[in-house]
Amino acid sequence: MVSAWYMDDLDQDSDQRLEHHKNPSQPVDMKDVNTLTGVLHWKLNVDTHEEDGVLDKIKKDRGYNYEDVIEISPEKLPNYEEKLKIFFAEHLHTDEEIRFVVAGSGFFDVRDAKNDSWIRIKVEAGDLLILPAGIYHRFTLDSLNYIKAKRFFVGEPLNVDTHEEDGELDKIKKDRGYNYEDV
Ligand code: KMT
Ligand code: NI
Repeated sequence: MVSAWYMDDLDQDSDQRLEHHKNPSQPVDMKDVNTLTGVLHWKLNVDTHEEDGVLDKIKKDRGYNYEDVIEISPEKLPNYEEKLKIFFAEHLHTDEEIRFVVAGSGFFDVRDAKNDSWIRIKVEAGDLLILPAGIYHRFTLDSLNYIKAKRFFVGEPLNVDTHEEDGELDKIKKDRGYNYEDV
């Protein structure tokens, strides 16, 4: 079962991989998480999700036409420590962030702006989360140190390695008349 709770204060030396419940604990059900933050959650069947149509319908309804898989563990992810630091730095996006956990587990922390608090959502295999655009969030592994998740996008991302010469970005720049850039 997916579960969520208000987090205790995370000080500098505390371990982000622990659950960090308040004392006494303050659970939040996913309906309230949705009301407070806009986060959507579905529980899918990991074994049948490729053919049972539930995920296909969500993808179709929301226009997701590109996906990849991210596997995070000390062995599987290059620059693991650095990536984890990036995932756990509070940030927001101009697009939704969609993650479907196929194995392992972890925590997505989402900011409840109204109550000025973090809500920690524990995800495991079968959990599909959609974080809406514009909400502050962060991600950490739990102490099992492993998650594998599918990520969905609207439109195929550009190739970072070849974008200067493969023409995809040039076409977008030309179509839209961008004639100046910086970094
Ligand atoms: C992100 O963008 O923060 C992530 O992809 C985190 C890991 S997905 C389980
Ligand atoms: Ni993010």
